[in-house]
Amino acid sequence: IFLFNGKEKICCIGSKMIEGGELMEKRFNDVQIECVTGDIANQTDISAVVNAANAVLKSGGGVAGALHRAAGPELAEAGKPIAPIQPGQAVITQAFALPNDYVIHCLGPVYGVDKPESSLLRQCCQHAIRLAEENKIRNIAFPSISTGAFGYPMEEAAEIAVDEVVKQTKHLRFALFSEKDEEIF
Ligand code: AR6
Repeated sequence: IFLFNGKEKICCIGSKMIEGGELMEKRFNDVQIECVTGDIANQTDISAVVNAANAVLKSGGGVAGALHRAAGPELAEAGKPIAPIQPGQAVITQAFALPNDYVIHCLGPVYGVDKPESSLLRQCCQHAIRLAEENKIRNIAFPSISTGAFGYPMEEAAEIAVDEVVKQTKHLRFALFSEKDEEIF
């Protein structure tokens, strides 16, 4: 399906099942965005996965819990010398037992607390993509940063994250936990 809204040409390429979940691909001019309803800890064809981290880079709930459980205790060990991090910041480690090469840890803003939250969320995306480029990472999967324990409304966060990554990169995946979240993205 091609939709023309004046400037943009949006192409929905369709959906298919991959190991990491149900994949939907969309193309915005020359940028390809994939959305998967699935677990960020099971993106087997991706070089770097982004962690919705805590400041001390330890395991926790949600995305951080899933990634640390799958990676093993070495992931928290690797985070010790580089923690704590600030909202908007991103740091990179190896991925250990995860099926990826790297984990890029982003500390998203706590909604209503870390201000201005929209620019801190944008910075997370920018810094993560910059680290991926610096490390010559071929592809990257993001979760929906800040929209769980940190309380960012999904619609607002999706608008910011998609807007920012479309500016920064040509090809990217979002791994989202539910079909509803995928629909919003
Ligand atoms: N794969 C993909 N998405 C997931 C997964 C998963 N395995 N698990 C949850 N989500 P959150 P935050 C979705 O809380 O808001 C942690 O405890 C979830 O539905 O992981 O940035 C850390 O230790 C939500 O939409 O991240 C921090 O203290 C989104 O991912 C704190 O939470 C983000 O939820 C970070 O909070």
